[in-house]
Amino acid sequence: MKLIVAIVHNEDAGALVDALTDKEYRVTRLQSQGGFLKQGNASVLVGLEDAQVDEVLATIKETCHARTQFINPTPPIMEPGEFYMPYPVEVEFGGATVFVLSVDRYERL
Ligand code: 2BA
Repeated sequence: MKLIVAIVHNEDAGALVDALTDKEYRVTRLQSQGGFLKQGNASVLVGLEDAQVDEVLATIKETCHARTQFINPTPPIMEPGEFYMPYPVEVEFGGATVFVLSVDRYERL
């Protein structure tokens, strides 16, 4: 048994959850936040059999797309008289960051 944790863009999470539930997977969507961009994203948990991992990875690939976003970097500490011109930096997010974990035990009580 495995647990897939997929960190995806909020805009892709709905389509991913729908595609997985259509295929009768059991899915949990958690609201999460990236440490770097400090923006909301979604963590999708799927408990599944080993033989199903490839199908779920393929579904994640189909529904989650890479995006570029612009962030404003934190300005450096300035000395008097120094000048800093802030400009946005382009950062790529995803399609998805996926962890596949082995599960020792799974119970539905
Ligand atoms: P964030 O931490 O907000 O990162 C968003 C994007 O910013 C990353 O996209 C990456 O392109 C860039 N980035 C992150 N940390 C960076 C750094 N130290 N220097 C330069 N660029 C950096 P993704 O790699 O696609 O990650 C998307 C989200 O997936 C992340 O959001 C985070 O929530 C999660 N994630 C990615 N790798 C992870 C890991 N190893 N462990 C836990 N969560 C992870």
